[in-house]
Amino acid sequence: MAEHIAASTPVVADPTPFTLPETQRRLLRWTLYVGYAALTAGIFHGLAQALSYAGINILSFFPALRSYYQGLTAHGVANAIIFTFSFSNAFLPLMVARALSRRLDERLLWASFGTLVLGNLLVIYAVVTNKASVLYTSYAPLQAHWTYYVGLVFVVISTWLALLNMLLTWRGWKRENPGVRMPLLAHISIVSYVMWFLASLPIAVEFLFFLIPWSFGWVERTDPLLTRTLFWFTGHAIVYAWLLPAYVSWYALVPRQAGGKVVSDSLTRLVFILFLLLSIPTGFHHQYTDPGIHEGLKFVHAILTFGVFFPSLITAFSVMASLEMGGRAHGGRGLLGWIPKLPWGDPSLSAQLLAMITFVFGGITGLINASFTMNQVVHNTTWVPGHFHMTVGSAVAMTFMGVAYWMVPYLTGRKLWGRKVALASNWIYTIGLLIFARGMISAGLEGMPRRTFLVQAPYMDPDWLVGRILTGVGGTLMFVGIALFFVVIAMTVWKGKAGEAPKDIPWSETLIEPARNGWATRLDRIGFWVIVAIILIVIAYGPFFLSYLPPDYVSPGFRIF
Ligand code: HAS
Ligand code: CU
Repeated sequence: MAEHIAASTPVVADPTPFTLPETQRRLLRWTLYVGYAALTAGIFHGLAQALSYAGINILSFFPALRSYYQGLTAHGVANAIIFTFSFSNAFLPLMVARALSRRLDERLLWASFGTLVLGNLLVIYAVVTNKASVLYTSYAPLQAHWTYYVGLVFVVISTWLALLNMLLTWRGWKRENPGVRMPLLAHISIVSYVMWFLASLPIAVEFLFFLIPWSFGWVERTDPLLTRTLFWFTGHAIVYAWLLPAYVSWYALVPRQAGGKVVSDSLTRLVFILFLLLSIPTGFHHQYTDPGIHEGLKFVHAILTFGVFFPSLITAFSVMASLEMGGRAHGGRGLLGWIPKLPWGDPSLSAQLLAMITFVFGGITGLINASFTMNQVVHNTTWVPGHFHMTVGSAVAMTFMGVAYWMVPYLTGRKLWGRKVALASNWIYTIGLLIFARGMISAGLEGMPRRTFLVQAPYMDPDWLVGRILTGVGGTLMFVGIALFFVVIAMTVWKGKAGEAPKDIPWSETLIEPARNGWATRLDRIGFWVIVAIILIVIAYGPFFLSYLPPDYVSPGFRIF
């Protein structure tokens, strides 16, 4: 069987590239705009958070804001959940459609968009009316209004519908191309959301069977440890659901933008399959300090966390090689001479290069978090937000911004407005982010607590001072950087020159062709890998549920902010 498989390579220089019908392009761009709307609210709250660490209180200027925790919930939910998934709901289906040169299912596009909007409206209602100040981790026994939980369920359903759309498109393509290997871009885009689908099931159980009935008052009490465990069961993998679409771009699009090629088709597919296998059975690394979970299981999750570090290391070397190829093609010489020769003047590429550079520090801090004993030092301090702003707040957010610099023109048919403004946005945001993270991380090492309104704290350690100032300064620069991004996107949509937009997505050729036989072709059997992933999950989580269940309904709900 394997011997007959034909390779399918992208037609990167297609003179008449496949384009989606305008109705579908419109739906995809409105999906993106939902994310930008959320991000707009999110960045104002982000500014307020950063300044509060520096001792400056601007929260009182926010209309309808009643507490610090209401603002922090808005910030986390808008930026980390709505913005990220809105982007991916548009980006990944577009990648699959283009890779397979096929239309998407329009009813599913509508359904995915509709559930995303509906979910958003419910969440906005709950958060704005201060009925859901439970932070983006939704920890019980903090209790939110049912609209908050139901709203988030709709957002998750919208991601499932986006996945279904990709799977149906793939199925249609397979029927017409029997025996042809699925193109790399389609493979990695689909695997990203298959991983997320699997990862989202525990939080679906948490919300549907525990938090929603409890928020309606159908059951009086809930089980904080069990719901928290279900949360992190999904909650660690969710970070890779944010990251993998960025990796899709780094692997399959960035090489082209840099003038290089994808180093290896098989290695790239392997990386995404490794994420499918290892992203989920690692959630206890968020619960090292939680009672009620056996140390041995925490150890298993720690080892698997070091395992899931590995595909990111492969990515670092592999993407770097693609970039080096590009830099040398532009005349770069010597060990590092290729770096300045990369097309830094392209805002889409420069955003993503800066995203990668900050992710190196995000990765290092992640490894420190994952190490059980070091976690005791940093857990619940500002070190942790320092870490995750260098991952989701930069590697992911900056990549999504970089992609937007070609994707919004591609979807609207309008040329990018203000290339230099976009470049300034990239640099201001990155420099701000590095200052901010340096502040959070150093003060975190001195024990500065996260999720705390320091403006009102009756205690203050002088050792936090420098970190607090850096946090405030960096956060302000980040705000300015993103504000410029919005200016560029808004001006592109309204005033960008019509007809001068890119006609195709910037996708790359591979240096080493897709394999036609051997082990690598088995990487396409996504169903099989899902089963292996489930086995690993059962090993990592099974003992906990076996020893813990049935649920211990001990706590009533609290609304304290
Ligand atoms: Fe994390 C906490 C461990 C990655 C997000 N993480 C968080 C939280 C968030 C988050 C949001 O083990 C806080 C949750 C909360 O509110 O409590 N994290 C890790 C580890 C990794 C990791 C081991 N995290 C991420 C990613 C995130 C994210 C990705 C979002 C997208 N994290 C933890 C742990 C905690 C945690 C514990 C709990 C802490 C606690 O106590 O509460 C790894 O996956 C990281 C792997 C990354 C690398 C870097 C590879 C570098 C690349 C770039 C190459 C550069 C090039 C540049 C090519 C190995 C790929 C070349 C360019 C030129 C111009 C030359
Ligand atoms: Cu994690």
